[in-house]
Amino acid sequence: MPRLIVVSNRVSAPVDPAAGSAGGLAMALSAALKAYDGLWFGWSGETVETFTGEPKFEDRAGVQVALVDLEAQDVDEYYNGYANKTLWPLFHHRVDLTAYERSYGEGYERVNRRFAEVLAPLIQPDDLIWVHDYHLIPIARDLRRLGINNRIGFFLHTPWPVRQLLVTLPHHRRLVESMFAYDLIGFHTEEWLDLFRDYVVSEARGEIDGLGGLECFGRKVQTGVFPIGIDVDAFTAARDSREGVRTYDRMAASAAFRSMMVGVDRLDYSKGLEERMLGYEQFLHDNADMRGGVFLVQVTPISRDDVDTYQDMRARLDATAGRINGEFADMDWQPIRYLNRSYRRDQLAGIYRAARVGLVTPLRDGMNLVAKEYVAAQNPEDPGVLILSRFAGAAEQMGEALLVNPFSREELSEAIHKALTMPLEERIRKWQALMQVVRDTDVSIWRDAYVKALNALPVGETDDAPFHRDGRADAA
Ligand code: GDG
Repeated sequence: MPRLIVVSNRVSAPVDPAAGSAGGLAMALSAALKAYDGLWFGWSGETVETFTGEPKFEDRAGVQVALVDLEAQDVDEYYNGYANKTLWPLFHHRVDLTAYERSYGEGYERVNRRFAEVLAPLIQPDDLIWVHDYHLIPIARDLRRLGINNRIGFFLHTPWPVRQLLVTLPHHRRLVESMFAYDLIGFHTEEWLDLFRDYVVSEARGEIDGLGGLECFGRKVQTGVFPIGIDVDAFTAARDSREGVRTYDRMAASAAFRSMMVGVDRLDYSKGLEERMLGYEQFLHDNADMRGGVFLVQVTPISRDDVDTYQDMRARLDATAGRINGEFADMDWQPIRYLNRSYRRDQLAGIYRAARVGLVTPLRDGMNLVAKEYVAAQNPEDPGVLILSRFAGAAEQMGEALLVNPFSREELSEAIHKALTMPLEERIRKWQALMQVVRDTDVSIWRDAYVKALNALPVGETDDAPFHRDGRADAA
């Protein structure tokens, strides 16, 4: 069995897995790294005056990790800049929020090169290398330039943008060309893969082989769809734990004679939080008789607070929640409990279970794991209803949810009404179908399918290969 090297911007292998605070992805990758005797490589989250290129090795509960410190300028340009202010908004179709600063692009290239230079000497000939997410797209090209011939795979956790928006990025072609240094590129959905193919064929004049292969820039790459999910057993165990049950009891008591709805999202403009609150406001306007009988618990931990756009959005959301509460609240009822803090996973599971409706309404989302967590937390005999944005990757599999267009307040209002009045048999039927999807896309199935697909590809340069391993293009 080859060794597995996972490469991601941040290394989330938990120091104490028994604490149960790590997410399913962190646990699934950690388990694979233990099984494959692997290594998790990424940024330490620390800054230093001068980049040393010396990785720090740690053992995190049996998982070997290698961490690199970055300079403050690297963090500004690569992480806060190109990753969070350029690629993240662009990939979520927010060109209005996208920063097209040249220095960010330069910092991104520099940090990817730096990571590659530190990682290359740690790679052994048979290692499988699995790179995660938009922060590190060009790293495979940089590794190839350093002579690394191993199989390298990439998985994108976000959506891929439409070609017409991607071309607003200076050097979009260079970015996509660098992806052809991978052996396997994975997406959550057919839709994201189709959009990637569309760029390759229509903009870069590449070709599709019909078997998931793409040929362009003198290189061939295999592509595939690997829908991520949650660790179902760990999540249901958290739900049934002491703290999970205690939280459920607490929430159920506070929801006596009322129906609770829940939203759980990092504070991010892609999650459609403001639109969700406005849709709920519309519902309160449209259904005066149901006011007082429903409330929304919105759990929204602060994220990326170093970026201005996030601070602006936070202020707008505070104002919107305050306005709706001010307009509709009564002496014994408040329509929104807006919680800018995080909860433990077992507590979240208890909160989900107590909610009659799960509101998952991002404007654009790679997959969205909250949709799957909400379903997994439900009581099979009296399950709640999932309202899901058609623009979340999860909608491609979870068609039994109430699918909505989150940009339309009226549609959201109608869906909330439908969810709150749905008969038990229909709720059970929908939940059973959705729970099957949640099981079928368990995070371990996702991980094993990806690693198996990567491992099955031929390795190294062959004489007749119509491409160069160093990422040079023939005809670009
Ligand atoms: C990216 C893609 C894709 C949230 N609040 C708390 C908390 N959370 C957890 C949730 C869930 C996770 O964070 C969020 O996952 P999502 O999938 O919704 O979204 P992103 O963070 O944007 O992740 C996304 C994902 O990558 C995986 O590929 O699905 O599309 O954008 O697990 O439960 N966890 C705890 N306390 C909180 O308050 N413990």
